[in-house]
Amino acid sequence: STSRILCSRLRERIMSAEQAAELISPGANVGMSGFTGAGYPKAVPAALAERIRHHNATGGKPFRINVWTGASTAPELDGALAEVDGIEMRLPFQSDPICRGRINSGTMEYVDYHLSEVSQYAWSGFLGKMDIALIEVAGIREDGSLIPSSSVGNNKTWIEQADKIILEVNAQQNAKLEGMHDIYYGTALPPNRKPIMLTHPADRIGEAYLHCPVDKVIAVVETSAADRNSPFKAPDATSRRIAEHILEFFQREIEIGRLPKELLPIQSGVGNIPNAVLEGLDAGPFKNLTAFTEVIQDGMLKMLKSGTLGVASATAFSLSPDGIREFDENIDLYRDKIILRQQDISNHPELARRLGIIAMNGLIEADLYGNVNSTHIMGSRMMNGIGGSGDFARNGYLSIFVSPSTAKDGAISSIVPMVSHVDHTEHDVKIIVTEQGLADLRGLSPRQRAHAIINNCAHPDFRERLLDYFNRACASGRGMHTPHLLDEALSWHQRYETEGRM
Ligand code: 0RQ
Repeated sequence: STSRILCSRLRERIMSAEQAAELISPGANVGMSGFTGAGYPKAVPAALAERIRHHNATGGKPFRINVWTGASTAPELDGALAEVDGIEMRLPFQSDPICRGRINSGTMEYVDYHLSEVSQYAWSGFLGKMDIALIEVAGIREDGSLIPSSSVGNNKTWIEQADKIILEVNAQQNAKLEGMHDIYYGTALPPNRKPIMLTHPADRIGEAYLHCPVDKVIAVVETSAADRNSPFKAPDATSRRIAEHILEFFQREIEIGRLPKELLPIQSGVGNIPNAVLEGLDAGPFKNLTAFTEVIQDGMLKMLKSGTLGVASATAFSLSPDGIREFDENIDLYRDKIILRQQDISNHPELARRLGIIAMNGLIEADLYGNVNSTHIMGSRMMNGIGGSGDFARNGYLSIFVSPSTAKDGAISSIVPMVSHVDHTEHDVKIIVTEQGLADLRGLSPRQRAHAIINNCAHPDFRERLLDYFNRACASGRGMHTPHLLDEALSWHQRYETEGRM
């Protein structure tokens, strides 16, 4: 509603989504808001998709744009544009089925970056010039500054870098989001960087609003639609077992004195298993934990409400419809406990290292030596992307990777002789957990790790064959640091591709 647009100069630029979509040219680099289904533009991408569909139906040079975001968005953005083959290049993360199909069929280029690094790449000119920023906000203030929406992502950078800006003002975003954000304007490129003075997840180091040069704004579009996120499945036996192993591990580390009883700031990926771990933490004896993470999912709201979690710092929400309802109804309770930052701060290596975060992320497969693949199916098909997992895994105090021990009804082992793609190297991975158990890899050599991973994490159906591979590799007379049989190392994947079973 117009009441959310208090700047008179920007009120003059109100137009329809269709009119705004006309302002985006073929080949444009477009920086869009959006992070894990939160705070993405809801109207202009769909109008643009319609324009592209129409254009392409009438022939001529295909109309495609390059889409840069914070992370994943939703069907109205990635889905709609991919459907009409309107995306030439996508970065830095997606999880949309139509997008994924295009990436894997080779009809969409995709660059998968660590999420903390994207803005500095843009600043450094590595990605080319940004033409237009298309940003959802919760409101525009009299001076033209912006009340951010349910995610911050790369919006600060896109607004600064783009020649032109289109704003979507979404009246369905809770007006009380105002004041929850902390936008830091102290970043610089080397050699002029200064330390980031944040020493606790609750610290505020910036401002509540996004600066916006009014002259660059070429359109303002009013919308009223909720963020779209799928509900979580209730934790199943597998994810509950994984959560139990992690909780036992935390208890033991506290007893030994390697973790304080409030733990250290937790980072948790999205998905059913991380959500189950959060539920497990909430049911346990913990109080006043902190989170320094990317996304706030349903499990974190519950923990904030119960007091298990005292404060959560993130760059976005990723809530189910029930979660959004809970947040809206009790926003006064959550407002003081949640801080939303831009993703180059929420995921900053300096901060992850200083705070000593406990990183918990999913894996697709891990190998005997602890290398982790989080992105690729059978070495070549993109699933989602690395997201923030690498920002946190390498720089955190503990990096925990979780997965069921098998996939596709037991046809695939998540523990393989050699990963078919590496996202997190053996040097970054400290702990692997499946429903079978937990392998603590700290202080172990590669061959010692192989025993821990096979014995604790592999599914019994695959355990003996893994051990057989390892023993034969050790006996092969080749290198004994990470013994491999090169002609067999990827044979499990090959077998799955040809026979449908590893
Ligand atoms: O596919 O549902 O079609 O069967 O992968 O697997 O077990 O449900 O686990 O939802 O937690 O996803 C690594 C993909 C795990 C995720 C990954 C198939 C499996 C299923 C999903 P189906 P699960 P999850 C913060 C951190 C990278 C980004 C990240 C991810 C589907 O955690 O994207 O960490 N991580 N971000 O069947 C073939 C295997 C498989 C397999 C699983 N070995 N082979 N298929 N699957 N293992 C968030 C952000 O950064 C935004």
